Amino acid sequence: MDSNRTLGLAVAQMGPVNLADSRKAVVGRLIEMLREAKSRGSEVVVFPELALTTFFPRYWMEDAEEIDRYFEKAMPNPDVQPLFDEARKLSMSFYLGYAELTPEGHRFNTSILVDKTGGIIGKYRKIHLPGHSDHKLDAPFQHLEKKYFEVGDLGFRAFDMDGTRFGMCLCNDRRWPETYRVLSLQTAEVVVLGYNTPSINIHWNEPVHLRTSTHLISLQANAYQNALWVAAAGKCGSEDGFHMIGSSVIVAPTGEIVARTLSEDDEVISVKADLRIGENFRQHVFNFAKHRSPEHYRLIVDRVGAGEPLV
Ligand code: ING
Repeated sequence: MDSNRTLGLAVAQMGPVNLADSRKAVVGRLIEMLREAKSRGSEVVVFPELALTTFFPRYWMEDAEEIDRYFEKAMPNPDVQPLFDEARKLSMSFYLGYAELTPEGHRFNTSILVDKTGGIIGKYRKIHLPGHSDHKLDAPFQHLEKKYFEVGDLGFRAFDMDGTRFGMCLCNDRRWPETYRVLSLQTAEVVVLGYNTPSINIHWNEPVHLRTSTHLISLQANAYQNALWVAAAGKCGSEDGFHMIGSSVIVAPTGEIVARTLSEDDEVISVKADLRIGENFRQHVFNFAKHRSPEHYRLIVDRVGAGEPLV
C-alpha cells in the first residue's frame, strides 16, 4: 500500500467447482486469477468460501471417509502449495476459504489470510452456520453446514497485514450485523469474505431475486454502518446442476458498490481502495467512542433468541 493509503484490492470470483473437478485443476484456476489480479496492480486477492471443492454441504453423506475427502488436513498442503508459491513469487497476499479438519479431529468452515511472504497471519472459523443437520428427504438438496462443521472457536478478530487492518468472515456471517460491529470495534478497515449462496431456498418458496438483493444489502448496509471496505468473493453458477448466485462485489465505506462481477464464471474485479474514505465516517457519523451507548444495548449480548419486552 502506498503512502496515501490506497490498497490494491481484488476479488476472484469462481465459477462452478463440480464433483469431478480435482483440487489440482481448481488451484490452477486460482493461480490464473491471482496473476490477473497482479496484472491490474492488486496487492491482495479474496477467494471464495470452500474454494477448493464443490459446495459439499448440499449432499447427505454418512460415511466419514467420504466426508473427509472434502477437508484439508493441513494448510498449506501439496495440493494448494502451488498457490502459496505463486502468491509469494508475485508478492501477493490472499484470503482463502476451505474446509478444515484439525489434527484433533475437529471440522470447521475456515478461512485464512496469507501475507505476501506466504505466511498465514490469520485464521477464522465460521460462526454463523446456516442450514440444518438432519436429512431433509423432501428437499431438492441439503444445506448441512450444521452437520459437517462445528461453530467456529476463534471469534471475530482483526489482523494487521502490510499496514492495513483486515477482518475476516464467511458467507452467512455477512448477514449478521454483529459480525461487522465486533470487527470494526477492533478498528478493522477492510472486511474480506467468501460465500456460496444457493439460488433456491429449501425452507420456503423465496423469490429467487431476493437471494441477490439480500446478499447486496447486507454487504452495503454493514460497510456503511461500520465505515468498512467490504470485499466479497462468490463461488457461483451451476455446480452439478445446483445453482448459486454470483454478484461478487467490492463495497466502499459509503455503502456504494464500486466493482461487481457480471458473469457466473471465474472473474476478477479490482479497485484501488482509498482507505481514507473510512476515516471520515469513523471521525464523524460512526465515531463509536462519541456516539455509542452500550448500556442500552445489553439485550444484544444477554439474549440469544427474541423474548419479552423490557419492563
Ligand atoms: N450460504 C447461504 C448464505 O448465507 C443462506 C445460506 C442463504 C442463508 C440465504 C440464509 C439466506 O449466503 C452459506 N454457505 O452460508
